[in-house]
Amino acid sequence: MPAREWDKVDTLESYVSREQRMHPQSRGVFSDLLRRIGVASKVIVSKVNKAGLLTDKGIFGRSGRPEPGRRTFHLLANDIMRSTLSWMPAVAGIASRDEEEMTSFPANGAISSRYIVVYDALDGSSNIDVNISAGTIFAIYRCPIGVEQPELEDYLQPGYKAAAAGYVIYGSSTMFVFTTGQGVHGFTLDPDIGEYILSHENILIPDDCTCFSANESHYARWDEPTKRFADHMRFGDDPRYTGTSSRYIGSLVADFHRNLLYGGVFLYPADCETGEGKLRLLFECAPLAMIADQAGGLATTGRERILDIRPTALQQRVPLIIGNREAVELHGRMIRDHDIALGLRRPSRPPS
Ligand code: AHM
Ligand code: MG
Repeated sequence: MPAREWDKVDTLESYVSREQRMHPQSRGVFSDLLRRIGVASKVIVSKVNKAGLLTDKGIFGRSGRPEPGRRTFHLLANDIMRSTLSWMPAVAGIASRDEEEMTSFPANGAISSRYIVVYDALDGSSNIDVNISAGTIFAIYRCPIGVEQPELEDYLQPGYKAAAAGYVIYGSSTMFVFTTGQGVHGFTLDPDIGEYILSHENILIPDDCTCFSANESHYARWDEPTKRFADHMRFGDDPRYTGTSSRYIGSLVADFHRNLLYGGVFLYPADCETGEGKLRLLFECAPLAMIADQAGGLATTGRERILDIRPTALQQRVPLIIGNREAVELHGRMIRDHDIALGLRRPSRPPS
């Protein structure tokens, strides 16, 4: 590898520290949190990279789990996130896609600004056995001032209130992508030195919607406007989408990441029979919605913006359509027209 001009290289550490210095009143706890998530992700990827070496007994010495072996990967990742974050005085509470209950920590007069971290420690873990990318998704919310130990309602904040959100993708390289509301930035892990290096500054979703990502085997279970939208994207003659290809990995972080960089739209609609989506609002949809929003894209359920939804339960699932803003809006119009035709919604008045 050619020697780098190190004075020009931004690591996650230096980037976050510099951002922090722009807020002189800041005590750096928030930056510490981002750095710690970066550390946790390095531990996770070091395990993920050994996936093929695992035996059915599991090489990591876990005990007492119902399914030892490779399928405990998401539990292992969950433990890593938990143990990395739990000891930090800045962390008021954590909630995970893999745990029914949140864990809150008393302030004990420690520090005034504390945060709630929510995460899906290893999204797409079922793909690990076959060498397909997985990822960690997270969001950081402020713990309301004066709250000694957060309760459920403090965790159920709408995504627009998040102080930061991001994901780490464990793919052909490992990449840490995050936003604090000041654009979306991506850092690639240099495994030789163990540092995340700024590789993608100010990511914006390309205008061209080159990828259509959905599990099309579920087509029969989608509602009519979503079917119409899928047909429009795949077979229609709309010049905006004639270059669009179907691309679906089945690993949300990987599908989202590709669409973020190449342009595209991902959808996991509601199942008509249950009326529910599959993906979790707090742990998967809202964090990625914040990234999409900051990158010039959009995320909705088809009827409302993901970032506006106040969760009613930790593990709440919602339909998700995310990515290229124009495509997401087109899907929203198709849903709206369908609702109006059925009398479920009134047409909005034209602006006077
Ligand atoms: P999980 O939270 O149980 O891992 O499920 C989430 C995953 C996402 O990564 C992916 O987008 C989706 O499930 C794939 O679902 P399907 O196999 O139905 O296409
Ligand atoms: Mg998941």
